[in-house]
Amino acid sequence: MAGMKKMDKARGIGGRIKPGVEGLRRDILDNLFCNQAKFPAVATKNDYYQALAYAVRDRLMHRWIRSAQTFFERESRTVIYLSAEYLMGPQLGNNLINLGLWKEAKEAVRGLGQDLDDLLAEEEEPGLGNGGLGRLAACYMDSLATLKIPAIGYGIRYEYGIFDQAIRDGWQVEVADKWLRLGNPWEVAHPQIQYPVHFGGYTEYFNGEENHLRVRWIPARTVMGTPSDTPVLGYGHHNANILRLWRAEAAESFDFAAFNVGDYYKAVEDKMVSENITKVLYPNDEAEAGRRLRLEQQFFFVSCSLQDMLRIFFQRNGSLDKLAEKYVVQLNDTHPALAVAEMMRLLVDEHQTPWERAWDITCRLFAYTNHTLLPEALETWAVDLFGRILPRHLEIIYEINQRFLDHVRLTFPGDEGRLASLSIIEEGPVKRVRMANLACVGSSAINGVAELHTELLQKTVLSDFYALWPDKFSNKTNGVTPRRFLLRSNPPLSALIVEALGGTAWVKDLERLRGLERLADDSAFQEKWKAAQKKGKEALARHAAKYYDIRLDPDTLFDVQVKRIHEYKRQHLNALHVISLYQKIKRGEAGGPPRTVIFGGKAAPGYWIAKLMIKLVHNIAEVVNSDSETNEMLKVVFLPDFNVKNAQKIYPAADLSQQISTAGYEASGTGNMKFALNGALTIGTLDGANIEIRDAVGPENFFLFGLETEEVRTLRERGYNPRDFCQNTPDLMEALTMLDEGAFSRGDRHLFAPLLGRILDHDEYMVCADFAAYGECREKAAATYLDSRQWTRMSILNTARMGRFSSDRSIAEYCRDIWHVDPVPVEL
Ligand code: 26W
Repeated sequence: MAGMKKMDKARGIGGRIKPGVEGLRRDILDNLFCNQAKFPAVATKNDYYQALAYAVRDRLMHRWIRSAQTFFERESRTVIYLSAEYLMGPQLGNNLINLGLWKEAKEAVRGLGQDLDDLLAEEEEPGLGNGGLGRLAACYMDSLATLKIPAIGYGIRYEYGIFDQAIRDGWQVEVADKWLRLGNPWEVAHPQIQYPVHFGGYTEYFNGEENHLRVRWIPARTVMGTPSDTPVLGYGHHNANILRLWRAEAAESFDFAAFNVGDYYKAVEDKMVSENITKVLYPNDEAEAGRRLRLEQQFFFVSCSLQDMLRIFFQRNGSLDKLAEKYVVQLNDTHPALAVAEMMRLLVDEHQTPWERAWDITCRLFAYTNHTLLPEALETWAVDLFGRILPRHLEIIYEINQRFLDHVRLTFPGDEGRLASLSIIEEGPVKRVRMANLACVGSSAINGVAELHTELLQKTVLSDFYALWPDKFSNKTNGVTPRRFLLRSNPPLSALIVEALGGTAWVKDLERLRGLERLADDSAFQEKWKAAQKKGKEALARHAAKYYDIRLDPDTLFDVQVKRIHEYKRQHLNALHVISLYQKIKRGEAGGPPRTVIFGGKAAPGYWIAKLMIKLVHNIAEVVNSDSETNEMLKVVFLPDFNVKNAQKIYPAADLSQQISTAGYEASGTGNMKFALNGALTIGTLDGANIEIRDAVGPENFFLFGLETEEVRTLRERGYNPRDFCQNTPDLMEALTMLDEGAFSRGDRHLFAPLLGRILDHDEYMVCADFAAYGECREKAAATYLDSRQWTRMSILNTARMGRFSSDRSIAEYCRDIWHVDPVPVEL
């Protein structure tokens, strides 16, 4: 401790960072000069952003280093989070909040003629994820640091993240996400750390010492992995964790031999091929592509991460038996499930550990979280492709499977069916490796992400594993960080809450929001609450006008559905009901307030129907918004490029949150939590975490509709014919007929035919069955909105009762039930 202070002082840390507002202003000018080589008169907003970012980075550095040193010295048990995706969002604002420097920064840049919000807008967000899974990983990293849990998040440093979404003539157009073009002040590269990652080739057996049979993998090619670290600060104290993302580089980046004979492509071929591995994020959400490069990406970051863990481990420890005491590794879905086989390869082949001992360590080390029940999202790899890229791992998986099935035979003698479904290898014309089965066999804990989801996992997709290992299973309902999704993104409401609760303790103890319950009927407080929410709507309106030239009227009800576009999320149910509503308004039948129906979300580039759903919303908007008979009462808007930055503007602005997935399909949802936390009321089905949100806020403060999971199952079993429901639902029939007649496609009856066909012929997600109930419920919500006192009361009670959906609660449960890890406070 004393040594440390001396060292700090020795390194003149104090001197480099000048204290206070004036000091920060000076440091920004220094960075502008030293880093950007700019003087104020010619400096751009981005120059000021970079200069401020580096000044803030300097101010977090000693927390970061001190934390690493403390965990190193204390040999702290460390949580390893393995995720192929991290949707971290913009870093500057969040770091200012967690460092408690917001006011100082605002003041410092104002003195330089700059506005902090303008500089914050300059940051390119690291879009290293698709949606729910990636954002959850980011929220969990924030909570791990805030709860002072030593943790490392390992992932992939994609050169190109999730595409930027542009809209041309109502169609989604994917634009490459050049997020690194202007540099990234929030990462520190460590090129000295390099790990070889092998691919292809073959294996050979040889007799090792004591005549033990050993295996050598002779790879066809090797790629090097090097890390870049991003600090993850805890809120309101000195703990900071690491997000370590791997990039691929060629073992030999330039082949002079080829160059000398004029084969310039060959000279750089290895470099190109190698770097390709971490070039781009696969933009598929819930549907696997089964592409070779995807498998290589997964193995690449898994192998680098495990090699890095072992290097750090051996710095202080000798015996591998302690490995599972030092670390616990959480598999964020099956994308990193190769880690089970790679850990066995490293232990058995590289560290000559006997198989049984290696397997014991491996199983104690890993835990697996499942995020989806969709069959098309459960990853399986063709054995031949797998064997070609990872010959040694295929052997290891066969060995694991062999031993596992022997155990199953003992437990369930003669039960071939169960054997076949539990097997890691799926038999059939094309044998496949089931990554979920590998994750379950190699993990000591398995969890779902909401109570209903975990129940369905145990009853369906993983039922045989549940029968075999019931104790491995537990539920860990998702959560969201209140730092980013309330304190940072909703200053007006946060300020009101701080005033009402007499402080900021709620930011780290969200259950304290319950203190707002007593104010739900307080008219003075209600007025302040409404005023704060109005500010959120006005801020979104300004943002939409400035960046997308879209007009939003804050005096209308903001009815919002933002999430990835997918049929099970039923954006088309929402759109069809908007058509019906439009007709009713035209006929003067619809009551309710003037409203703006807001959509947002990206479609996977290969998901044609999802893209057609985006087009449908735009075409409906074109007709409805230009209809003078109705556009006072109804506007339809698609906000482009739904990402974390835009989300932070949307959640505080919503009055009504659309969570309308077919029951049994949305594993949890996390947007639903962010909306309710910001006082939006939810219209939704009994699906995922909606159920737990409704229980928490009270059924009377939630607009519920629709078939439940069991009803969906029995209706499908009985033979579901969507046309039956159309016949008996005139509003739906009218909407479908208009669509069919080209009312929203300038008379072109073909454009939406594919969507109509899917709804009328198959309707897998029961849009027709739920339409009537949805319509009634939506109108009930609209009518309730007219009773401002009642609505505001419900809004306050929603926020007040959302405490348990903090990601701090989720992480505390993981620590207690799965990771068995304790906080390690860091002193500076
Ligand atoms: C192989 C392609 C692929 C890519 C991503 C398959 C599956 C995924 C993710 C599991 C999809 C995802 O993000 N699932 C969402 O995870 C959230 C966090 O747990 C949940 O809240 C959402 O309900 C779930 O859809």
